[in-house]
Amino acid sequence: MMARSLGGGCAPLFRSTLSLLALCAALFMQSAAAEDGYELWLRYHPLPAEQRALYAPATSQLVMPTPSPTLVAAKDELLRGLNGLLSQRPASVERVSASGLIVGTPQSNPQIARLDVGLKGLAAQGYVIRHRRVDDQTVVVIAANDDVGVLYGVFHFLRLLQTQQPLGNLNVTESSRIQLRMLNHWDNLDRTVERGYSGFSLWDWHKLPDYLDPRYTDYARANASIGINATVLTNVNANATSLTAPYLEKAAALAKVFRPYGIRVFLTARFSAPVEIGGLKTADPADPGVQQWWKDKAAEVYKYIPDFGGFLVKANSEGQPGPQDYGRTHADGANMLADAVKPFGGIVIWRAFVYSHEQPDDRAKQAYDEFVPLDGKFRDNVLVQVKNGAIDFQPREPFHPLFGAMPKTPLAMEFQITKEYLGFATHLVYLGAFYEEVLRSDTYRPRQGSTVAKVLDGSVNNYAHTAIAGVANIGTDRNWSGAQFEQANWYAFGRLAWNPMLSSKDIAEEWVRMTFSNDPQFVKPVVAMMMKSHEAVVDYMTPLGLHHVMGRGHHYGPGPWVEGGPRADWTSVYYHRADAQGIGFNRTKTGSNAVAQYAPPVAAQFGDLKRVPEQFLLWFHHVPWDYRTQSGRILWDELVYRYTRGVDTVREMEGTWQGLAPFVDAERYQQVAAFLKIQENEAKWWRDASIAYFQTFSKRPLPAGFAPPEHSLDYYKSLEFPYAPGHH
Ligand code: BDP
Repeated sequence: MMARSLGGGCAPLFRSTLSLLALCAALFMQSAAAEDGYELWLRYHPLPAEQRALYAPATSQLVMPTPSPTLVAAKDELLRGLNGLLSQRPASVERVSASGLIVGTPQSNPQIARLDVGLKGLAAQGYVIRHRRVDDQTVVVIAANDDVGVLYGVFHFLRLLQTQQPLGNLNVTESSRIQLRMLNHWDNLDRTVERGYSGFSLWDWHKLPDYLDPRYTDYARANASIGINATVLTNVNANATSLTAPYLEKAAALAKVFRPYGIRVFLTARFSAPVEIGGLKTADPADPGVQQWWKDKAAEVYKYIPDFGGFLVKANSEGQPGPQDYGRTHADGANMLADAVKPFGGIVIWRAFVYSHEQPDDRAKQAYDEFVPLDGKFRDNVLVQVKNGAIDFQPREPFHPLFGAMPKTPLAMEFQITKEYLGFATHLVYLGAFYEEVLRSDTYRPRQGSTVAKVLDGSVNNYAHTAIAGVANIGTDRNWSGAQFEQANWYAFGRLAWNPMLSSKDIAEEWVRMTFSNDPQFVKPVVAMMMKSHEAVVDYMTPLGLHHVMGRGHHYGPGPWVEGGPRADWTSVYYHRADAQGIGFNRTKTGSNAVAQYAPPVAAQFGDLKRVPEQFLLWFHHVPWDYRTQSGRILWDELVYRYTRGVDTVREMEGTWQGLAPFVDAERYQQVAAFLKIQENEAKWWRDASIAYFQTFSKRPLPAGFAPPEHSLDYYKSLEFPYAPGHH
């Protein structure tokens, strides 16, 4: 991604001394060899010679006029990629006289206007890559109806080279059914990042708008390369200051950098902003003065950012202000904002992650209970954004029962890429596998086959708007995401947002090839390691459907003993309900009946102790300690078995990685190895602490052959982490 400039910088200093020059050269070589992960998957290092020879003819000439900033960006990327991968710069020509590339839209490139490459009916930002005969030459055409599509096509073409795919007879047609593929940054104006484990916020608000960090461009390139086309710059726990003129000017500067890359900027709106920065006495959405304030504010925002996407709102949740403070509904609040941005083509994304001060009998039920009655009451430019599960980004959750239950309201998905509940950045957990599991879940609404993915892409209910959002894991760390393998989660999120039907395993393979190596001896074991990593974390943290048993507040490490405090549903004991008889949350008819929020066939399955998938056993059922699980082991033994299996899997992962040193540069190799060690230690900590705690209820011995916890329960309970990252 970046030119290494150390060598050049040395020369003037030591011009005269030969030995120092030699030292300089040595430093340069070292820096060229060391990799810190900054380049992400856009690591255009030279391909092996035989591969270069295969690709060289196809890229010898280039017909690509660049009448727009997006096309300039696309051409820059193409040249950068070819230069790096093939050490070749194609000759820019008006007509090909040898084989080469023809790139653009029918408007930008007259040759494409003359070719029939199948652009009719292609959705916005879609593209094709095809072989054609032009001027007696075989060329590769990368074409789209719009400039962003061309940029995406270029990234796709480069990916083919990066992953060493055969180029014979290319016939790619790609478009996304998900209109908004967006990152949600939980970034505060002081640059701390809520639930961020990769340094500080990339947005250097203090120096904006005058100084534009080059990283903003690299951020945009990385996102465009996977089809992400929207970014919410600010935290959902919003600060009204971000809507004041100086901050709008700063946001506009970022929007300007992102625009050529097809990325639209959104901001979070604090519901009480009219009071806090507008001097009004109320933020009641029924108040005409408040409505006018938001209309004026929207007009102001669009003056700064003409293609502003709209507002993302967290309201009446975890103490955030909202319409319910004034006796109004979520729809009243959302519609007021929707009316304000409507004249400018903006949208409002209203989050369904709500839970009020009055505690329901089961927090899992609240979003459904509050939102289903509002179906059909939202303006046509409102989307409701729903977390993947009903509790909160747990290592594993069943899909949220709202998916499929609001046929008249476009629902957006909210995944969490940052690993708040999954061991932070140092645990290697490939989330692609989990996203895929959720997207493929069948809601049975209105009928079998209505998967979450099909609800989201609008095909089930014909939604006018479609969106998938991910809470970003990006910060100022050189490697962007806090760990090399965290980049895979950003990557997989983007690829699945583009096409929710993709296989997470294929995505992992693509990413490994681009990020590390195409060598099958490396790719195969690493992909296998990634694919089992999610199951591993579930095993050592929350096996069999346990959830929300992390340390209080920061969510770091085990805390199944957490109890007391302001709200029952902020404790662990509320969720696991362990007692002398058994463990688990009874969400069936005899309990909270949350299960009834699912379509009848799903409810029947989840609600039946015999049929519930074992991965959700304790999510839906309170189960006796001696209940016989599918393995034949009783529940207690099965829990111990799974906790232990989780730790063992991490050890296997370490073993796999140890054998791979020859394929990776030392710097990245060592960081991954060190983090796996941390993960192993913490997995063991999770296992031991959980077993020590739950044993006080089960009062059963560990099954034969399983090691007892290393320390006493009191020891685990005594651990405190007041400065754990991400918690503010
Ligand atoms: C929880 C986080 C909290 C977020 C909240 C949300 O702990 O920091 O503000 O979700 O999504 O997972 O609003």
